Amino acid sequence: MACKRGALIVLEGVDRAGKTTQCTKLVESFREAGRAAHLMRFPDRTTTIGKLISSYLENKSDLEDHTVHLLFSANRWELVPLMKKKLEEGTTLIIDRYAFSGVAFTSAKPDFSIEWCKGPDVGLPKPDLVLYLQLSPDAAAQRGEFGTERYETSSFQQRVEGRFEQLMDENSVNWQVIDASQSIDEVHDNIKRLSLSALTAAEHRPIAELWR
Ligand code: Z5A
Repeated sequence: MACKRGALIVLEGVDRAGKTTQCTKLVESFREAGRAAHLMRFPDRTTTIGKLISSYLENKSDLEDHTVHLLFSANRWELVPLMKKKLEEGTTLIIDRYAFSGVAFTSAKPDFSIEWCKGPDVGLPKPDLVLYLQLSPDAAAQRGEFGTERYETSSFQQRVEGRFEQLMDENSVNWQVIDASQSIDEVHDNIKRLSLSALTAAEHRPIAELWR
């Protein structure tokens, strides 16, 4: 590798854990520190596939469960060339949800195994760090009501949380659990420290493949 690559950092967590808030702050603080950083989120609702997903999430259309799982995965794969280009140019990617949400949400539905759900995402660029923002349902409730999108119910979110816990048992991925009940600034300080250290570790390593 001619120049140092950027790091791939993913934020995951349940509804209202603060992922979007923290992704935005992290990109700002990387840039303030003179490091190139770019924010991405999945689903990316701007693409043709993303628009189908968005309509499904907003309950404006229905899609068969396997089909929508594959669309979420396709929405990541369509952005892989851009992701690799940015990483190789030295830009750190901060990503709001990734394949782990894909697996946790679909496998929380009846009759879906974690193994089946992982399949379409095997080989995606592997994150150098996955920050899991942990928040209890009570603390999440203090941040406002659920929204009106599909999946935004307490029973479904509890099943999703259980699936995330199963995924975090695997040590092939660099998971770090963050106490998301702290103040926005405290959470940010923890995340920033772990992210800068992940960048230093990643700079001279090739981009690996997820779950392979
Ligand atoms: N999905 C899927 O099924 N398959 C897939 O492959 C993928 C996703 C990638 C996308 O939702 C849905 O698609 C999602 C998973 C599914 N369904 N659900 N649920 P989205 O990405 O468009 O939206 P979201 O991820 O659900 O957003 P969120 O979880 O509701 O929010 P958040 O990003 O974690 O939190 P936030 O917006 O930063 O903050 C929420 C509020 O809390 C806000 O008022 C903040 O000001 C406040 N906040 C944040 N941090 C704090 C702290 N520390 N203290 C106090 N208040 C705070």
